[in-house]
Amino acid sequence: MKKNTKPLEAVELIKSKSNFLRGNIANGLKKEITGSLDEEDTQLTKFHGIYQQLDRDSQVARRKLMLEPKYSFMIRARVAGGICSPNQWLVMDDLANQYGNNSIRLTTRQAFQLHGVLKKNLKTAIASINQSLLDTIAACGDVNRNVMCTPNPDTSIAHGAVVDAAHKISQHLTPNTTAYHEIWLDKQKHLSSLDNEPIYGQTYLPRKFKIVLAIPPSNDVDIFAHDLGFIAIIENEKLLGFNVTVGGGMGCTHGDKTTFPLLSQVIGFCYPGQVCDVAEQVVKIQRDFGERSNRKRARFKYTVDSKGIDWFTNELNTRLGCELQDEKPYIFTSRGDQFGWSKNFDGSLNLTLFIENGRITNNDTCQLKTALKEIALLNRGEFRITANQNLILAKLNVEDKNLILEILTKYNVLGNHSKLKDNAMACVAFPTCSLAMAEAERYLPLLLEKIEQLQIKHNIINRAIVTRMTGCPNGCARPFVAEIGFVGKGPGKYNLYLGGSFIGNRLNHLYKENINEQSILNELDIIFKDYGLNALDNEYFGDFVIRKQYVKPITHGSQVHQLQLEIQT
Ligand code: SRM
Ligand code: SF4
Repeated sequence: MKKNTKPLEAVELIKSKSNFLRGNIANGLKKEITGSLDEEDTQLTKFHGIYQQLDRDSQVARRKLMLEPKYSFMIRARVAGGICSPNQWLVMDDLANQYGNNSIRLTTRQAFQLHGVLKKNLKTAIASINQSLLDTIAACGDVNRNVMCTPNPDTSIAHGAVVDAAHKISQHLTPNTTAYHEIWLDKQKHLSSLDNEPIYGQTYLPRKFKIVLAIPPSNDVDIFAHDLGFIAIIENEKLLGFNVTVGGGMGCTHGDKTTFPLLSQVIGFCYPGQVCDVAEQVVKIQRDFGERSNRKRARFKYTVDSKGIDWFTNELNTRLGCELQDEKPYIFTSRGDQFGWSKNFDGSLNLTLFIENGRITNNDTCQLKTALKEIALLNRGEFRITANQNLILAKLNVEDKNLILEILTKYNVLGNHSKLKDNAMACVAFPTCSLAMAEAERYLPLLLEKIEQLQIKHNIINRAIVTRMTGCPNGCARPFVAEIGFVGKGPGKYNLYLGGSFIGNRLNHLYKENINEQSILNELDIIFKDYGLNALDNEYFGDFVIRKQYVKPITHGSQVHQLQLEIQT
């Protein structure tokens, strides 16, 4: 292998001298003089599922008062496939009240986030999460993150086998270090035990890594937006295996043309018994060939893109010691969640609830958090977080239906919402995300109400349009595979991207740059008018804007940020 002579990124050095992710975290937690941790340790805590943050709403005022920023921590708990028990839900609910900001955030990767946890409460909170048999290790950091999987148990009898594969992969790729147990759970390091990371090595991966499993015809997990994916191939209700996808990802930087979103590509088919080996070998290829001198180009998608898909497939086959089979036919028809009641093959019921941007909280009109706690206390079925930030109360007994409905009605949870809202997502952004350039979660609902008015005006209110907003181009709500994507540029300003497909297999691209709300509404008014008058039967909005050449289809992710007129076709 050719030796890399470029200087390593600072984070690489922090990892290499961290003694398998220990750093100085344990001591930093004891320092009462500050609410923060040492800078280097804040890189390492990510591997433990913890992000140091500050309240950006109060940042300027506190600076004027010469106070240190209002530091707190975000804790992310992994939930492979998004499935947790009522008891685990209760633990998260309780921690949010005791140590967090009274809300739980369901993430776009089917995990939990708690915001606002003070340093002094971190250990207790992490210990409680572990006692409930969830954990936070590898929820963030340069390792494999929460493994996603289509959560709907009614998709297929074989659904359980796919979830099982998700759990196995998650377990298989969990870091080996005992640092987590020592720091957060006060476990003594056994003197004879030597740390080693047989899969990751001492410096882990060059960057975060994301795996996802989809069960067609639903592409609810956005399979093409992730590093590694497995598309379940099910015949006669039996799981035959998976088509393997590699090289997708969303994150990029405004103005940096070397960064861009990419869709993953199918490279072949593997049997259920091979998934852990395939995942391990793919991760090891990224460990060995991923960029470690420039974090902006360190994601696996760039490794695949620059080395080429044929090179990658050959390397994988060599490491597997066998060739992947030819890909099998599959078809995706949807991406959103099916709200309301559905029935499973064993007769049990599911109720899919709309959760605005994944935020579980109480407000004056709706006591969602209280309602879900009351339901969890009944200890029935499972709670399943969807990749669209919604929640499924799954595997309920038929006789519990009325009781659940009573609780949801009592707390005013069952409201009407438009198809636009059903298919929308926003990332967290302000006030906690340090990278946010514009609002997302707090603003998208307001903007959507105005967009709905345009839909009513042009008689397209019943058309579902996948709309996503993020506060910056990192793409946490996967905006580059939306039919309408809003990406924050500055306070109140967004780039408008158009032309993704309804099922998530086409990237959108830049239509207007750095525009405010009024311009957004003006632009959509014009296009919606045309769509209302000239759309073909069942033509999706993303397809329409391409057919009518508002945007042209692109051939590579590097064109996503080029304005329409610059694209050479
Ligand atoms: Fe993300 C960083 C929130 C899913 C791409 N993401 C962050 C941080 C931790 C900001 C930071 O580094 O300081 C955000 C914390 C905000 C907060 O206050 O909570 C953050 N990301 C989220 C969540 C909570 C968004 C949400 O609204 O649900 C999602 C948590 C997922 C989870 O449970 O693990 C979340 N992030 C994603 C996704 C979507 C996905 O994984 O399906 C993406 C795009 C897919 C991808 O990775 O390509 C994503 N997040 C990023 C990036 C860009 C990475 C890159 O390739 O350049 C960053 C910035 C970074 O890593 O440097 C980032
Ligand atoms: Fe923060 Fe940007 Fe991710 Fe939104 S997309 S949560 S603003 S990093």
